[in-house]
Amino acid sequence: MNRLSQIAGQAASSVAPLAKPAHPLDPLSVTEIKAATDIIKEYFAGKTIAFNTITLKEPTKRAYLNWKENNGPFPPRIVYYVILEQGVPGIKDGLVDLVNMQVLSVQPLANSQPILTVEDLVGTEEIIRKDPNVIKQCEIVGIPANEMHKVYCDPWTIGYDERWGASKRLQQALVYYRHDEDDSQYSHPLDFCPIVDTEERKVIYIDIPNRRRKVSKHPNANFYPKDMIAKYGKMREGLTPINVTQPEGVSFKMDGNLMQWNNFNFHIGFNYREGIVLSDIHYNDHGNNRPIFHRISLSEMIVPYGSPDFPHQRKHALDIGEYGAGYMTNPLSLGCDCKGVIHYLDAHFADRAGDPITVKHAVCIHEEDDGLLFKHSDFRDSFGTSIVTRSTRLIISQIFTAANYEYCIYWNFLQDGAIRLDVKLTGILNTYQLDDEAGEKSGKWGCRVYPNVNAHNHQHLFALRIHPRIDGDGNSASVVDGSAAEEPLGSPENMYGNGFYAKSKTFKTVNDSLTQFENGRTWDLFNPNKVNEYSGKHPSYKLVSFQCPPLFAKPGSLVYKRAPWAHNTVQVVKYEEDRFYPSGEHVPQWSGDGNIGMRKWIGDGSDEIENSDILMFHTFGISHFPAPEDFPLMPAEPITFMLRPRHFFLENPALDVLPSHAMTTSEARKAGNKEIVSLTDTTSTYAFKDTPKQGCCSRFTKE
Ligand code: ABN
Ligand code: CU
Repeated sequence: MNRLSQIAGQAASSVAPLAKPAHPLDPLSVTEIKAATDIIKEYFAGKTIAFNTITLKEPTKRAYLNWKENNGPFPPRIVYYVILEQGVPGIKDGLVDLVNMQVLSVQPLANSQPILTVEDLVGTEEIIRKDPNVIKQCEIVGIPANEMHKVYCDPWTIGYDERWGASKRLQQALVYYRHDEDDSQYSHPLDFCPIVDTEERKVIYIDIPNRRRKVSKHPNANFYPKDMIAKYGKMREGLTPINVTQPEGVSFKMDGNLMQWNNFNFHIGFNYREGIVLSDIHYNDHGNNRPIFHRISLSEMIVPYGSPDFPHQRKHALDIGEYGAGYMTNPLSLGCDCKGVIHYLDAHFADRAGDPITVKHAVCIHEEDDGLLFKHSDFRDSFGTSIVTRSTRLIISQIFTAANYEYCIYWNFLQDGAIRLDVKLTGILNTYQLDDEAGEKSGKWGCRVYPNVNAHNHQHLFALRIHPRIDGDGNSASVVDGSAAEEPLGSPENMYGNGFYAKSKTFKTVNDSLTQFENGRTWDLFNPNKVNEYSGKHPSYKLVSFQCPPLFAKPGSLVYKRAPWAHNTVQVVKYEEDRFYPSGEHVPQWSGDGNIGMRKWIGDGSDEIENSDILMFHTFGISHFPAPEDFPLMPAEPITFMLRPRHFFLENPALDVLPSHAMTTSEARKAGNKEIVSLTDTTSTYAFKDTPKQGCCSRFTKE
């Protein structure tokens, strides 16, 4: 990290040396975390420090490939740390060398605030419950002092509030009431908002609206089976089980964090911030192991809310940078989050004291049937001649909870060489109080989803970071639009007016790449140094993504400034070592001003990006206009995009997948009217015993 001050000649610590990990991209092990925090504690001996982040500083692409492809040295094992020192404003970050067991650098950042850890959040409720001014506010809204144990809060980072800037480490406590500890609090939001100093552990201010609202008298809106049984008398009946069985076990192989599955091979990493990181992705094309992506991950998110009323402008969660998709990840469980035959990876972090903590089953790895991969039947013999091949997909998944919402992340590897991300959004709407009794309406900024409950409009926008390596180094990017011919009807080139084509524009500079979604638009990442023998085009992976709403917050707004990556659907910048986080390294309480993150990387936009080492950042997601069906617990809403090989292969690369059924014309003639038997599945049966069996070759039976 060149921006860090190097501390020359730092003596090695007394902590014992460690064994080399299996792979340079492997997340830090429990032993490595402990060693790193011991080294840091020794270095800061005499000071009171708290650990915030201990994570692998991944080797640069060059160091990694030198090891992997050129027999070079194993890259140094470096830890990136963030600590807080009691009584010292801001944070310190730096690096620790786990080979020479020493602190390499320390950078004091007096005006930065670090990510909020789960440990930072869990104590906030106790702080507000004891605060006399919060107790007074609760009494004003109708909650007596002896019911403070029924007051709950979702502690959010303050985001940014100019009254305090980044001078203190602040949370805004979104407060709620539960009649009973088993209640869901979101149907009982309270109208005021305490501001809590995370380090001092005290309430420093309370934002109180002009219009006061009494706590709702309605029953809490709950969703557990006991609540449903109380309401409807029983749970829905009538579903028989559907099981996923793999009697011969899984078809993927894992060597530590290295995956091999159906021609794909890659490394599965995980960190506190991005959660799942997929690196060094190759496709083995009949013996030619071709690189596709050096690294892909979700590098940032923003969930901006659309109510302009103070203090709701502060509700814009940059969940990855402010809380971490890793830190908030759920331990997954068999048959619940993941169904079938599962392999799990655990995740390891350091707690405030520097001790390793583990989230068991943080990453779920499994396969699923994925419907049809391809099919064709010939009408000439009543569809007797036919080939049907089913698709299996490999899924690498995690689920993280961002206080009220769940984000379920599924990276799918498909047998046609495509990679698809499915995100499912579930959990609970963030809510604010609506004074029905006084005739208050939700208006256009939100929706009344339950008595006394207003769910504000909001967006869920993600920053996908792609470091391509399509068929090797030297990549370019372009935007491709399905386009009507420019040549007019009746012109020699377009006499009948029906001409259309894929209009492609290669990005020469960063400025060229700042593009927005339009209907029919896709983007290509390609290798300009290679050519597909058939099409004459460059091998590419096409980004097919159609859930790309624009960021609605206006230029100059806090949201707009703090998410400089969300201004465009796509932006391509040069790869540099520390270009990971497009809203900056330390996101909480960043004002959005200054030359940070994507704003810095774009600069004046003149960087040339053709045929070079590039990073594509892609903004995708949804705008969420709540409705009662989303409450009290939201049915999962899907978001998806694909990275598809185009001009990468000479034919459909999945033709060698064993079909479920294949019969050529001569075979169909010989087989006559015999029933089709699947080559790959013996578990499917007719639903009803009296279904007459059909032959394979006479589809049109005469009655
Ligand atoms: N969505 C804001 C948030 C995320 C995690 C924890 C608290 C708050
Ligand atoms: Cu939503």
